[in-house]
Amino acid sequence: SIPVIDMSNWDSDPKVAESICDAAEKYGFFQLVNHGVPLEVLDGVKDATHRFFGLPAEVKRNYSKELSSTNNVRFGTSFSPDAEKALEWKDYLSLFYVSEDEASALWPSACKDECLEYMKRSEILCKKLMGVLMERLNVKEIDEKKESLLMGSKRINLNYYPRCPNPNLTIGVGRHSDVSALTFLLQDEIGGLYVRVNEGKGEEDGWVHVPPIEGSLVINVGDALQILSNGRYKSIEHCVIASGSKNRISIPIFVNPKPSDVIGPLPEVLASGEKPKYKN
Ligand code: AKG
Repeated sequence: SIPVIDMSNWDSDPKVAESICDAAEKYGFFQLVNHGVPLEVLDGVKDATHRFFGLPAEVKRNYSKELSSTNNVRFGTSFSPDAEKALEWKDYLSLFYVSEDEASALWPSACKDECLEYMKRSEILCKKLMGVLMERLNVKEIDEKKESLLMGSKRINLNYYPRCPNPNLTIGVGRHSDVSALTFLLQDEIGGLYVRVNEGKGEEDGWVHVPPIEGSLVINVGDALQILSNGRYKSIEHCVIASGSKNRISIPIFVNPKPSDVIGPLPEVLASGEKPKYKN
């Protein structure tokens, strides 16, 4: 399975940060416990997710691409007439974070406060993780430019996978890697997320389940950080299998470069003479 890392001793034991960087290099995926985001905040955003998807279909539909007044709030289901991925068994609400004022004005009231609180309270953790991941790459300081490349824009998704009558014929989410720099995923107790391990390394190449752990966060490296790190940190494929017995929710926060940023391997990584694996 993927590593589970306990952050309780973050302040006193440098091995905690080391194991985070090791996991990002080897697996691109890890689970964190005692990460400092309060459990009430995690429970709050999970409740809010159930509240939003429990709204009548006509209310949710007002947030769809067709009816919404903004591009920064998007609701969709597998049954949308123009669903991009009609084979996927998933409803979602995608909330782009532009500013707190905009979020307050546009995000659905059923989940707005809890989503904003969760984004705010996970900020310290995000900075801690980026800080140590950069340190290993010889990046000593995250200045304004790097902050933009690593975490210049954010999006929170609420995913709802209804109980599926025929899970064997159904994909929850097809295999993909994330385009983000880092993804923070909160999942409920149902399970169904699978991660590809040892890609291209022969026998041991396979899919492993990410078992739900109460209060944990699943962290994964996305394509942007793979590129910025010149391939040191791995953006790994994952997928979700639909459940035949239960409704499942998951809540990823995608931490991304600013849309206007052009990314390539960081100069600090190439300083040793390493060849760029990506265009710079
Ligand atoms: C995504 O939203 O990109 C996911 O991969 C969702 C993962 C999950 O639901 O556990």
